[in-house]
Amino acid sequence: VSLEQSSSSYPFPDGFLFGTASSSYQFEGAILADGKGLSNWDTFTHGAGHISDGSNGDIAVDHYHLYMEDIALMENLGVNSFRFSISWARILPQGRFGDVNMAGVHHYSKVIDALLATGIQPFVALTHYDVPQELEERYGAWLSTKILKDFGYYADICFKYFGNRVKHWVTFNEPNVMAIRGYRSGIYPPSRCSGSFGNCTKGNSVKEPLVAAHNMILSHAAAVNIYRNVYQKEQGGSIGIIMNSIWYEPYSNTAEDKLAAERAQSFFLNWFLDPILHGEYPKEMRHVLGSLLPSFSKEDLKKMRQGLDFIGINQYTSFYSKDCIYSKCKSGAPGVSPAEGLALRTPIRNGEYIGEPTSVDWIYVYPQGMENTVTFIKDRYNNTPMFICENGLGIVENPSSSTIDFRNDVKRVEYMSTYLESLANAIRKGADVRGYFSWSLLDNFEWLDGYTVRFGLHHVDFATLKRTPRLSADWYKEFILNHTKHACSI
Ligand code: PNW
Repeated sequence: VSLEQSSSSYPFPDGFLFGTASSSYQFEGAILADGKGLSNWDTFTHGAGHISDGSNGDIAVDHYHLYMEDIALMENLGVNSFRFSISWARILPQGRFGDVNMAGVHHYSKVIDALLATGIQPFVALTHYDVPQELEERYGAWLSTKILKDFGYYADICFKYFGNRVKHWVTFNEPNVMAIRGYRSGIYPPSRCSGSFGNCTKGNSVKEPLVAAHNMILSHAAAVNIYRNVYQKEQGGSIGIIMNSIWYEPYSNTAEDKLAAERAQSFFLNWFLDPILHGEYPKEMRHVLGSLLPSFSKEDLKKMRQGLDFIGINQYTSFYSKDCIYSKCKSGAPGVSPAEGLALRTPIRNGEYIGEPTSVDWIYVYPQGMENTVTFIKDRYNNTPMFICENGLGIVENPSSSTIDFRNDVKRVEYMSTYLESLANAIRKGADVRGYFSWSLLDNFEWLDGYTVRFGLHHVDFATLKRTPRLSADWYKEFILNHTKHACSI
């Protein structure tokens, strides 16, 4: 008798990675430990007024020192992978203008060894929003083509020291969010924007996000080329990029609103994936932006042909998209951002939300958005292997209410189970999805929201840094057990 269950109860293929995700700035703390240089986020959070609770990531959840404890939590969860990012400024405090900080190299080496000793695969991003401040000051980081050389140099060092043990590499986490928030609305460093787009002293909200994104795409290609030419054959790993994804439903059944939803997707997701996988920007962007869009040289295109091995997807939320080109509606000027300027993005239609609103203003619970996003990417990019690199629910807990049981995160369990079911449907219909990472292992520094929005499967008491599993941790553990085939002989 085979104890193997029917494929419908195990939609997740063999070797599927179940993990949790993190990032260097949000988790590590240890701002100046062991020779680390300052990053753009260190500088930004220490500037006045950016973070809602006035906090910063100087200590964060001190994962830099407590990583063994955190790996023990992962072991208990039963995950087989951990997604984290390397802090560029720990490895190269001054970019390529200074020495390699071997203490930083040694730190990540220890983390990787400890993970592997516990049977947990490291899934590693080279950047998760943070760059050495030195590069920002020397030449404006992503606004300059000089960053290509720096990024390649940094990637090379990481492949060289860690690539014998890291089999999944990510060049960028959410470059689309970096470009929009850093250079259009200016709400993230380097705080650049112009006109009515935001409150900045420098920048150009129409042109700069396009230039920054262009340099990120070329930097991705530079790192992929180094990996392919020097390391991949020997090390046998894979390399990809992680995009933030928002699913857009058309506001109505009209052809105009359907086009608006497609445009919104092109201006957010396909913006990066089309050049990397198809060698050109999406046609909607070319039509609307014309000569504002930077172009790729022959030489660039040759490098870009190396593409990627997998697409990482961060999927949390969905919106409606309403046309603003053919119909009258209020929108901003042309440029990039999910929908602004071309389409109106709204969570409400005829008085009803697309999905249940949550305590986080941008998350609406719309599980169908997961299947739709994965299927969209499968169809557009020839079923390139995909990983869900983030999915999870933030919860704002009222600190003054002592009656709240912080462990009782039923909403998060509901959110995760419905999104995972939707993901399972996409896989059953043929999508090549190879992993799922819950955001996040722990409560952590949630960017502009500081420590007020909590995404952890484990609660963190920020005064003592004590970690406590929530209901969702127990639930995820059970889920992984029930959806993984275990060798079993009778
Ligand atoms: C991600 N959206 O950002 C980041 O990768 C994480 O560092 C972050 O902590 C997590 O999500 C939770 O916020 C997002 O517009 C940026 O839908 C933008 C969106 C979603 C997530």
